[in-house]
Amino acid sequence: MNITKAEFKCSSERISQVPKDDLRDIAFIGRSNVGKSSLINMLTGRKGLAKVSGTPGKTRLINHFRINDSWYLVDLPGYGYARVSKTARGEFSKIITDYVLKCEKMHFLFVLVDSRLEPQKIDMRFIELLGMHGIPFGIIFTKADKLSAAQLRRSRERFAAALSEQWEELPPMFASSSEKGTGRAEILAFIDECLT
Ligand SMILES: Nc1nc2c(ncn2[C@@H]2O[C@H](COP(=O)(O)OP(=O)(O)OP(=O)(O)O)[C@@H](O)[C@H]2O)c(=O)[nH]1
Ligand SMILES: [Mg+2]
Repeated sequence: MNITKAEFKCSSERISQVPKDDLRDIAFIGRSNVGKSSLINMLTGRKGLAKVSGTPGKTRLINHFRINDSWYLVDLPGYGYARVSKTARGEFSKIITDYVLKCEKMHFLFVLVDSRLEPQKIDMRFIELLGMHGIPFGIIFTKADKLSAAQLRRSRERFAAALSEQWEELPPMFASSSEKGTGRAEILAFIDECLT
């Protein structure tokens, strides 16, 4: 897949505001600061498209980016950052659960996890929630540039082992570096397949 056109479409604070056309969404979620917005910029080759910040909690709305006039990349707020909103109840805010579990545009969800960390409970609980609702998802190990190839492999194996306690079949898994462009071709090829 070649991305020839990428444009910001809209930010929504609730799912009733997402675009009303029938283009499908490929969305990115994960803990605050894991690199969702950076990955969207890397995939589209447009540095300032999604807002990136070293401070967790940067993305607070559902952001739709229209790609090649035929589908959307969706940047979601991160979870696991308690100070984002005093009214956000429970572990995952309503904006996230509404979008992920109820939005009909949502076609495939990439769950981003930091490749440097041990499997995190909050990611496991989020993935469990996806499983309970039959949401199609894949995993992307981010910031792969911070690890050696051997460390990255161990990290993937550790995560796969944690997942296999819950799942018989493993989801598709990718590694990415937004700094180096790692994973771009594989992830775009997978999205292409998802949309056909
Ligand atoms: N080294 C390295 N740093 C990265 C990578 N991806 C993101 N970062 C850095 O991680 C920080 C967070 O990146 P964002 O893309 O804003 O993360 P996010 O998941 O969108 O964060 P929220 O919107 O706050 O949930 C920034 O300082 C990025 O520069 C990567 O692949 N490699
Ligand atoms: Mg963000």
